[in-house]
Amino acid sequence: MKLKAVSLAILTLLLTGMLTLTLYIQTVKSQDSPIISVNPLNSTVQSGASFTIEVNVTNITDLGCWQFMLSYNTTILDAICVSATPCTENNHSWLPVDTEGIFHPDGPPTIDDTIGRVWVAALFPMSQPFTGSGALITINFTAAAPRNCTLHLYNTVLGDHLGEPISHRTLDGSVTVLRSWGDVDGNGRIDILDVKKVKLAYSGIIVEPFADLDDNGVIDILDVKKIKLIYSGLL
Ligand SMILES: [Ca+2]
Ligand SMILES: [Ca+2]
Repeated sequence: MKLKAVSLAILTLLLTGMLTLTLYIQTVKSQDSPIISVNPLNSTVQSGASFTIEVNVTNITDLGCWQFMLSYNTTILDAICVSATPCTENNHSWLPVDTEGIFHPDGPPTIDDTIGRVWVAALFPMSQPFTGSGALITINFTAAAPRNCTLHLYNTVLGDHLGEPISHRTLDGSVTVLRSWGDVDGNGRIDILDVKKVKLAYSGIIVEPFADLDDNGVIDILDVKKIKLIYSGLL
């Protein structure tokens, strides 16, 4: 009876050990698997500002071709153009192309600012597949409105030099757009509409908390003075 109990304990220990080892190997494997990601994962910009993000690959071996689509909210961001990086400047067959076979890094079909999609693909030279980690592309955006925007990677494909798929995972990014001082209506610009809104808020005709430019809890003549100075570029 005692012997049986000891055997059972040893068996339990062995099974636990094997399970732990399997989980450890799976974790290490998952940590080392190739990743296509937005870099930086989180960024913060002022409304109206231009900024650049990268789409990176990490821990890749024998990368011969790649593609991704990236979605964004068009009311928050405007995509302006994409550019090759030192990693991909030798790439060819850039896609997608228009009906005349031309690749446009700053417009459709690469950048569709109506639906909020950036779509890029290219091939590495057959004799020069890429191994390691680096940026595939940079994307230049303008921040239009103060909100949070997810940069979602989808339809991602990584392939080796023989066109076989490379399994990978994706990491999305996000951008926080902060309201610029004086951009009362949050449209990414400081214009006469912002001046008008502060004056209306001062007169009590509209309620506009962002008209409180000096953040002192009241909308008074100092806020009116400030918006006029900001508008004129004097503040
Ligand atoms: Ca504005
Ligand atoms: Ca105030």
